[in-house]
Amino acid sequence: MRFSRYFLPVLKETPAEAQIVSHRYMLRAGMIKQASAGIYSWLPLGFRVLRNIERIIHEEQQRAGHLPILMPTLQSAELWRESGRYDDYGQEMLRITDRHGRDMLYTPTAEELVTDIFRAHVTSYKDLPLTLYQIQWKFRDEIRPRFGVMRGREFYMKDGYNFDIDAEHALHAYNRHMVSYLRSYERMGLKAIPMRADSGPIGGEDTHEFLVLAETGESEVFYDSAITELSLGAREIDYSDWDQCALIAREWTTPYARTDETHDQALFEREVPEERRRVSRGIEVGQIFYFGTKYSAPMGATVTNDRGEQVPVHMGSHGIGVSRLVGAIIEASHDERGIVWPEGVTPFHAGIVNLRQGDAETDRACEDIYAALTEAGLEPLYDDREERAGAKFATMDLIGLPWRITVGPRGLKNGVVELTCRRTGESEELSPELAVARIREIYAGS
Ligand code: 5CA
Repeated sequence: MRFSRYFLPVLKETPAEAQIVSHRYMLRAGMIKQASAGIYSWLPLGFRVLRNIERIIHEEQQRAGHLPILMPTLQSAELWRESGRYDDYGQEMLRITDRHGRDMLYTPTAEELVTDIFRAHVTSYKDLPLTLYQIQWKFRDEIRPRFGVMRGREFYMKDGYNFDIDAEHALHAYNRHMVSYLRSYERMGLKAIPMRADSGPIGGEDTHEFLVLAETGESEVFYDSAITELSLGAREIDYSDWDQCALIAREWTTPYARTDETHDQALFEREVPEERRRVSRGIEVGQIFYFGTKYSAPMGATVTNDRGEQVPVHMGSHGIGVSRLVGAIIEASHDERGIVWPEGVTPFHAGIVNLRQGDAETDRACEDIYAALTEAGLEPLYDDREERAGAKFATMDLIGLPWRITVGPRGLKNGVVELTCRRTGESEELSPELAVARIREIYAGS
């Protein structure tokens, strides 16, 4: 992408309404624009990041054997009356009446709708296990939408639903989701810690929230520092292997880690040596639930088991805050100059800064680098504007591309360009070909 053709409405001033750094940088970098309270339009740069997060989630969900579907945002109230949640959900649910006077609602989550799909089509245990998921907009009429996309009213969520024959199978689905979530967050460059949580309006006994540590997080968290050392890394995962999934889930849920909702101070002190006790804040970027037959029993989602009996299926639901993640990643990865995107989600793989726009040799060198990166399947952002070098650097730093290639007449005389790492600020002079090769290497396999 050429900067001169792009739509990147960068703001010089820090918007007064933004209280936290991710919201400030998202507005300043022209990623989003507020449409109304807690509701945002995604501009090209922000939309790219949102799409990258979505892609990682799709890949990891499908790797775990989960099937993507798409359900509507507007639902009839009927199903919610069947489960008993229409009256329970309260004012967070946006209720709408259509022209025929029928009660509708904008989906805050979709347990009822997916259960209705299931009961219409699945009748036998032989069709299980089944996990359906979607990535779709949700609406919760939060009383205090704030922090930009972090606590929106309209927000983008991955919601998945498993259907299993019994509690044991559903436990494997729970573990499988935990592992696939850990992998997804790692690919986004995040450390997200599963913490024992409270189930709220979704219901159920077993539930974990995934929290990214950040000072601006809305939850207070208490954990054993040992958990922050864990990583899946390049481990091969076989999602059909119950033991492997259970072992990984155990590895991540054994060290003490709880939010303020479930924290037990006495247990914390008993289990965790003092030097490893940490109290800080976290952003909830996902939650998994097992709730057994809470929806399937009242809604009649039953199958015949291997003894020919009709039994309600065991279910769980599993959510990831896709739009919230854009803010959470920024909270976890920025400095005083701007965002520092992890390579897994960056909107462009590298920036190219032309220090002397209009100088034939410099322009040609930039074009060559641009073409070489593009040919390698990468997406560079080429700052081809007639702007001062300082302004170009400031914009690149603000929008946070992990790598920058700086091209100027002085370097080219010696056959070199400069390759700069956004995170460390370290620069290296090397030939244009080597700079391209280096960037290709960094993104190889992603
Ligand atoms: N039905 C379940 C799982 S599919 C469910 O709705 N879970 S949830 O309530 O925990 O939401 C899933 C994730 O959506 C949360 O972990 C959070 O990351 C994100 N989320 C929830 N509310 C908001 C909001 N108001 N703004 C942005 N993201 C939100």
